[in-house]
Amino acid sequence: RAQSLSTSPNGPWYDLSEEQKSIKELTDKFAREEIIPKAAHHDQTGEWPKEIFDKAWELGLVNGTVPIEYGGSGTPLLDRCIIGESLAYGCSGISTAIGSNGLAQAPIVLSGNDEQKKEYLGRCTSEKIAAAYAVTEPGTGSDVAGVKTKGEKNADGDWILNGQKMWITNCGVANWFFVLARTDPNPKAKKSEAFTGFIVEGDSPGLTRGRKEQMMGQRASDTRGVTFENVVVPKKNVVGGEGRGFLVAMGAFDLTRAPVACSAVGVAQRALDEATRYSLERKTFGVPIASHQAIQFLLADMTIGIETARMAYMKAAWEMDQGRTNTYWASIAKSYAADVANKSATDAVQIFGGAGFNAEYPVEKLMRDAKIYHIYEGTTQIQKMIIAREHFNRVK
Ligand code: CS8
Ligand code: FAD
Repeated sequence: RAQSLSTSPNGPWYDLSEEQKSIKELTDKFAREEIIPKAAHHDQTGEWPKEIFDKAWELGLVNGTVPIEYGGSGTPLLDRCIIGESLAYGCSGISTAIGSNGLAQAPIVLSGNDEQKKEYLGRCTSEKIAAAYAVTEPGTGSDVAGVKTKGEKNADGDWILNGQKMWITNCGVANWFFVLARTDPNPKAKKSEAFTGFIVEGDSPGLTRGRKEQMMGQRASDTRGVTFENVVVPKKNVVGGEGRGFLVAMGAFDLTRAPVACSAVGVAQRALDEATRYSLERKTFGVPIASHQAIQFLLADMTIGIETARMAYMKAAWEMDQGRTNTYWASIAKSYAADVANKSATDAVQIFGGAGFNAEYPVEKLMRDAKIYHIYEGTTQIQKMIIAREHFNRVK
């Protein structure tokens, strides 16, 4: 009997359930019919894919993180990763635009109160809106504890935010933001007590969005800076309690790094499929290049990377679905899948030869799109730092 990884209590089970297979079929069809034909347009223009976002929303592909009681589908993380891989196969810029609601929602799902869940998760499931997660700043990305955006309480107990965030996905279109701010100015305060997470309405007076950044890849996704100038945030919008923001922001990554890893696998799989097709068509020295062992080995290395990175993200997601802390597995999956995506896309360009360097063919976009997996959601170096810390904790 095919049992899903997410429902098997005893450990990995490598078949997808019938339900997971049908989710995958639906998403593959969506990627084929709705994303792939429009991917080049959004890559070239940088236009945010509103129409595709709306169709994905209607199919229930946008708000899987949201529990059923708040109007979402409460989809297990593993199933969401299966969806994410298929969307990224179509175009990872578009899948980032579609998937980033999950990141904004994660702190609220994990640490929000009932009222916040009803209001902000409920808003995402009743209206076709995007939300954003704003932690990174111009002066600090990897070192989250370096966040300088300041939150101060006013006489009514509400909060006044001042500061600047940078590289925020969905920023230009976000209806609301999760924002991390320093609320204890004492430099000696513990990280786990010095920061607070807030939900900030996108139309708050004093909130100004920057221009859309020109990016190397994933150009369909909207990335900007945003400034907060005396932005008033009601006290009811503190997420997870005053001073608990660092933990709230960190916890979210446990839910979102496996979804980033699965997207990287989607890019790698696309590179493999494009390169395989081309290798069977293109002839040199009188034979298809697929006959040359050097080309076969490039393709074989891609398959090794893809199959193992897929298992890594499934393991990370499955751990979370079992209710266990998955930090270690999520960082392994994220860093490994990023390398696999980059190597696969680079080797696909190599297999295409000169055509690989040309924007008329699909693989140069994959190479540009893949690079961000080494950077966002925590760079590869930060993932390795986390893995090493977890490793030493385990051998202590
Ligand atoms: O700073 C941390 C880190 O993770 N840095 C990387 C930042 C990052 O990943 N940014 C991503 C921004 S979002 C983004 O890029 C979106 S891209 C588009 C999305 C596309 C989606 C489709 C760090 C380096 C890991 C932290 O290091 P330190 O400053 O050294 O902190 P610690 O001393 O380790 O920890 C301080 C306290 O926090 C607790 N902690 C740490 N990790 C966790 C997790 N869960 C819960 N709590 C955590 N994972 C830790 O236990 C400490 O708590 P204490 O109570 O003080 O003991
Ligand atoms: P830095 O932290 O300055 O790092 C620079 C280099 O130093 C990197 O190679 C890094 O790995 C290395 N490094 C840093 N510290 C160490 C160390 N201790 N040991 C070894 N090497 C180290 N952020 C959000 O909050 N929300 C978003 O939605 C979001 N979306 C993004 C979308 C895009 C397209 C991009 C480019 C970024 C996005 N980010 C977002 C920010 C992203 O998470 C950060 O860029 C990333 O975490 C790295 O931070 P940084 O750019 O400040 O680099």
